[in-house]
Amino acid sequence: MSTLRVPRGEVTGLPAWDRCAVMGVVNVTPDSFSDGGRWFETGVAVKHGLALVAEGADLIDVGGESTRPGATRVDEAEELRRVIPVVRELVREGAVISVDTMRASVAERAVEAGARLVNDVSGGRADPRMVPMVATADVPYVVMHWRGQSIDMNDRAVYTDTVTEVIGELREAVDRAVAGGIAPERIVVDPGLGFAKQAAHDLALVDATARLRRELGRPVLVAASRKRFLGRVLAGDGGETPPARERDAATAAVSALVAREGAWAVRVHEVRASADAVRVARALEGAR
Ligand code: PMM
Repeated sequence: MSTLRVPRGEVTGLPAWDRCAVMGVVNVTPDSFSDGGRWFETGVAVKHGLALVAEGADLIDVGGESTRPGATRVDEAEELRRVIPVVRELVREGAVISVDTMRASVAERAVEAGARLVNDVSGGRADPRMVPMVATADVPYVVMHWRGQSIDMNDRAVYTDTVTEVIGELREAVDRAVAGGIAPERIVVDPGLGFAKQAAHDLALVDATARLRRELGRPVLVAASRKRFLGRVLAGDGGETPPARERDAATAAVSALVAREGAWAVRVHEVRASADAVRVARALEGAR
């Protein structure tokens, strides 16, 4: 019998994994905070995506726009140029693809190219055409907690009761998506770690994974990978913050913990350790 406090749930339109799923990240950008520039060329990005599948990724999230704090927006033509060939090629290779975009046009073209999930960090607020597009395409949709574009999002990291406020704002975003025609059983929620949040807010939200799942009633995606709050944790009091690429062990620790708390999936840059972590968590579920 499962020992999860809340069942992690399923998403209509995606495979039903019997454990927390692992979403590997392919950022086709010159400037993402965590892996900027490394996978910018189409062929290199595709190879990287396939390597992540080989390491145990269940799905691959392809994005062409950096959302790091302070980032300015990429234009639509450039985002399409970065994302669509990579999606098309990875689909051809049999990978389950998610497209990380705030633009309906990019999501639409990616779905035409075979993407199975639309991951919109703005939760439908950046582009008014996004919700109608996803509703029409009838594909699964990630609704992330978001308080505005990255350029000045840190100014909006103000909360009195972080978890309650994030749940309330996420509920509004889910309600808007459903009112716009997206089937509730296709919606995934995400607390948006690092988006208009300081380290303490992120930690409170990771700790509240089961509560998000329970109160919002939808599967939860946790994207802690390499984020600033992990740098803060690893630095300790007054220590030096390790660079993003030295935060993978901490990321895998989060993967194990949230898998145990009923997360539906974790979104990570380095797949192997998290793929192991979610399998260990799964084994513990059956151990009692
Ligand atoms: N974070 C980033 C990009 N996309 N998508 C979801 N659903 N949740 C997130 O927290 C999230 C995301 C941050 O950028 P990165 O790819 O450079 O880590």
